[in-house]
Amino acid sequence: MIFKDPRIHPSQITPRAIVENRRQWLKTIALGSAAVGMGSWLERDAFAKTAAPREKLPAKFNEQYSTRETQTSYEDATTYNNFYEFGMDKDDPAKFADRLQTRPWTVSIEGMVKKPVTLDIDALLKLAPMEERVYRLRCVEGWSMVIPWNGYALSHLLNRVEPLGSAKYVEFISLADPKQMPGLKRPVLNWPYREGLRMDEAMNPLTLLTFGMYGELLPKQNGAPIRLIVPWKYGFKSSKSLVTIRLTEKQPLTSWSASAPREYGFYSNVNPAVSHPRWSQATERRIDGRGIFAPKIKTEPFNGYGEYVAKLYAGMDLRKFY
Ligand SMILES: Nc1nc2c(c(=O)[nH]1)N[C@H]1C(S)=C(S)[C@@H](COP(=O)(O)O)O[C@H]1N2
Ligand SMILES: [Mo]
Repeated sequence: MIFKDPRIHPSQITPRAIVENRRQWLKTIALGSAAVGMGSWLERDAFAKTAAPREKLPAKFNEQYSTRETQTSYEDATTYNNFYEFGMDKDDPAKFADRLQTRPWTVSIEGMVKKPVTLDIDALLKLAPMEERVYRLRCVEGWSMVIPWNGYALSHLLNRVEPLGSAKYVEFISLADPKQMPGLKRPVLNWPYREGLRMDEAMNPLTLLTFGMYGELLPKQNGAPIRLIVPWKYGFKSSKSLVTIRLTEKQPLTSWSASAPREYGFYSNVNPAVSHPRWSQATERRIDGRGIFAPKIKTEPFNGYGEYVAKLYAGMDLRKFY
């Protein structure tokens, strides 16, 4: 998953002029050199100014599940993304995801359920009361953000289709349309992007079916029109732009564990005690605009959500089930 060191972020530099050069700066880091053409920088700048209008998504604040830590700025959360269907650079999703057609959009909920159904995005938006939850999201690459998400517990949707007793896992499949997603040309992953949760993880109240952030519909680069947020797991479990949710009897094969099984397991709970084979997971850099000299912070087990989820793994060896 790591192709370069993404751990330093442009917002961590203070002088205004440098912050405004963020995209060029990111690109410079990405290339590991200062050789960035002025032309491409101007192009990106022009793109930023023609971004689509933003739609409000009212939601009721959920105090219990929200952290009061400093939030990541909207600018950072929408320009520094992982969404490989649109490319592998952190600024590719913001540059290319405008091609994604998010309406009409349907999601099929199928597999081991009594009442399989295909629901339109407008029906999904109305299925349960919209909440706002300020969650930490910890990327396996070693950075984290604090983002106010808008959505409702996935359990509302799963209960509606009436899972069969034989349903033990939930598979999440993202859109894979080469006409809209230029990143699919590269076999970085076995497309479509596939993820999965055990049934009890999927039903846990923290698991959020997400439609918006910062009180607005999701920007395309953040996984519009519908994604998952699983705050106690590494960010790659939080799949974007979902089209299929399938209940299964067997543990589904996930894209990341299929491509690098030693590096990415099925569970992928945030765990400072279990290193990635190529780097430690003990600390993280919080992207919250504090500046480049802010110390790295300690990563917490289950990303700080242990009181709600540690019980799901009682008796399991989390070094083995990483
Ligand atoms: N379909 C899809 N979902 C995805 C990814 C992706 O490449 N494709 N990247 C994941 C990773 S690695 C992270 S860290 C988060 C990033 O979410 P954000 O860009 O909204 O912060 O999305 C996850 N969901
Ligand atoms: Mo990530």
